[in-house]
Amino acid sequence: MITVLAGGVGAARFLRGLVLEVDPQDITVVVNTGDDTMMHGLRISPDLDTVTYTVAAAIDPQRGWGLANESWIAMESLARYAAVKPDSSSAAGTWFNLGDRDLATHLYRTARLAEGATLSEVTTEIARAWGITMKMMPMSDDPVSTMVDIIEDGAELRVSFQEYFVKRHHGVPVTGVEFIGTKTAQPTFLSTLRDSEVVIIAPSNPIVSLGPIRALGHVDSTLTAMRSQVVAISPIVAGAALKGPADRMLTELGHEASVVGVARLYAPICATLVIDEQDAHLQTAVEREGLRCLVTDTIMRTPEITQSLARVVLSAVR
Ligand code: FO1
Repeated sequence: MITVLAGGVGAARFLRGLVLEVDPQDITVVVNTGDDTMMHGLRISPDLDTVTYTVAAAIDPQRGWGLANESWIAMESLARYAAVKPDSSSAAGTWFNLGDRDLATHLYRTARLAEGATLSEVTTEIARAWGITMKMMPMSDDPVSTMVDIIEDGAELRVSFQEYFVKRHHGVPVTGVEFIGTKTAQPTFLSTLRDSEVVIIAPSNPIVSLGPIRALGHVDSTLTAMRSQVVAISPIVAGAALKGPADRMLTELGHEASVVGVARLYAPICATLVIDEQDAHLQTAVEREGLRCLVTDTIMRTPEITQSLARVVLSAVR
């Protein structure tokens, strides 16, 4: 059995290659829920949505989030109410875009949670509805919120992850992150982890995607105990993130935005780091951090390249 620790886009794309290499029923994907938010009274789980829609081949490939062939009538219709709402109200907000078809997912999730179902149960149901045969789990059934300290107009401000990422287009400097709730939230996947032959850390943001998963109780110690079976794929290639703010965030928070910086963060829990060919000259520097380093094409441009990446990752342990 293979467990993949996942954020959003990078992890989702990698999973599409992994299912070409191994039986999806042998894969469990554990997804970050620190990005989760409430909008219009609806529970949104962006990374779970991105993984679900990507694995189901229904994602909008340009945006990397939401559904392909989407329409936006509900969002446009909110404009009528935006004109009359009190200034103090956050109702009718349109900075976080929910497509008409995508809304069905959030309506279903919210209704099932209100009936008392756990997020794990609802996630399994949503995955089934999309024909997904791998096991998908949120990292926890308990609430965890990633909060981001930013500098805006010269002042320090704490905002939710989506207020940083979407509302401010992750275009402001970050001075800190905190994962609220991880001290008490129970991880859903410790026994799954212990039973895994291979654990793959997907090419996701090491700070805000893997950070919340690692901050849950006993996760890091479990990974450390099975370190030789843990393989990570660097989300940083040639000093830059392929998508999102991982490179800037690493630098702003005092890490190195390179495969060596990623190696330092993962060295305690992971024996192998897979890096891109563009970083081949840093192989020895990664190995100096105490990890085995495999070099391959990690830029998932085609199904063949993604499948080949999955094969290299699995070869590290199998
Ligand atoms: N990302 C955006 O950049 N803009 C959006 O308006 C947006 C809406 C959205 C709605 C549902 C959903 O599941 C995801 C959505 N995302 C949007 C993606 C998302 O919030 C981020 O990519 C992740 O949180 C980072 O992993």
